[in-house]
Amino acid sequence: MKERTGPQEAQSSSAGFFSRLRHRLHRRLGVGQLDWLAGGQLDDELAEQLEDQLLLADVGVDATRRIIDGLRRRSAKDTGPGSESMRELLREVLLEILQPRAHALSIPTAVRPFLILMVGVNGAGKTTTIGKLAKRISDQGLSVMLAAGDTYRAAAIEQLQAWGERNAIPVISQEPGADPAAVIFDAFEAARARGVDVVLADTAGRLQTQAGLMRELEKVVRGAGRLDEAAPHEKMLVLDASLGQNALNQAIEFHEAIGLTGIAMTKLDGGARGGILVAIADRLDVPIRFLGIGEQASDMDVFDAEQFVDALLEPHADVGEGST
Ligand SMILES: Nc1nc2c(ncn2[C@@H]2O[C@H](COP(=O)(O)OP(=O)(O)OP(=O)(O)O)[C@@H](O)[C@H]2O)c(=O)[nH]1
Ligand SMILES: [Mg+2]
Repeated sequence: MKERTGPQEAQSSSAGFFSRLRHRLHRRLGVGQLDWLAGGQLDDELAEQLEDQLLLADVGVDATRRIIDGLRRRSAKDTGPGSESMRELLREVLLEILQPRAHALSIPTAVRPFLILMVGVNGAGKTTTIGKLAKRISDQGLSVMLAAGDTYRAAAIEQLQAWGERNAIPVISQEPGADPAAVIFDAFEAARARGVDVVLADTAGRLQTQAGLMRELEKVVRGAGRLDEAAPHEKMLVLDASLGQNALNQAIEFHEAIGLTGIAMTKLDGGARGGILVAIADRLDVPIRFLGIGEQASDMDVFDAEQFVDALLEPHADVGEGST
């Protein structure tokens, strides 16, 4: 095995990514209207208006209630002349929910091959996220292999192969219709034989309500566990942020089925309302690993809670590019 100093961790999110996130996240919290709360008490009328804004931003009923309660407590304590503005208090409360979920994916040197299984509903961005992640990991100096575990569509295998070719990364695949558990098992075994560091396994899209397909995922997990009982070392759910509250249901049910260890949130550049991330962070104790803001490899970065909250709280008027 190659010499390494410690676990490989995806670095914190870059300044360039943050600026693109700020520009591309169109539907943030409408806190421009909350500026007049500055320094004041959160009375019932203001609380109601804030509640509307949070619900509109997809924060969801439970997390919204928790945020309003948190603000009430803080604003009651903090009314002196130098008191923080309500916006700053809101920032703190949001960070309290999101910060504990900001754990970068760690690939310990002792675990080889490190198997990452990508799951999610149809079209969430699994294959694209694998492509982006494969490039990111191989740029960090680790060898990567892709496993074409979506055997339902021939096009899915080709899509993965295209990402592989672009980044000179081998792809293990079988015929369309093959058993995904067998494809992923074989790739994992091949990676072990060849001394590959990281295997990224694609799977077909499935709805969390399709019991048969969810059982198929459990079989994939059990299969990998026969080679290494800790595998898959990462079970990452890819979530399309534009699905709103439905993304929360997906996260809950995939977590129940296979025990997620990470979440990648895609399409924060589209019509998504970023508040869904707050809802998920509030409801599930699963690390949020990556954010996707476009289709290119560079359009993904590590989830950074502070940067995300700042983008969420950015007044709409400050935003140039495509802010309408
Ligand atoms: N705008 C935008 N598009 C994205 C993002 N991530 C993925 N996409 C696009 O979303 C579409 C679906 O992505 P895929 O990676 O094929 O999704 P998938 O989950 O593998 O889909 P299935 O294999 O059909 O289940 C593609 O057109 C991607 O380019 C993102 O962060 N932003
Ligand atoms: Mg796919």
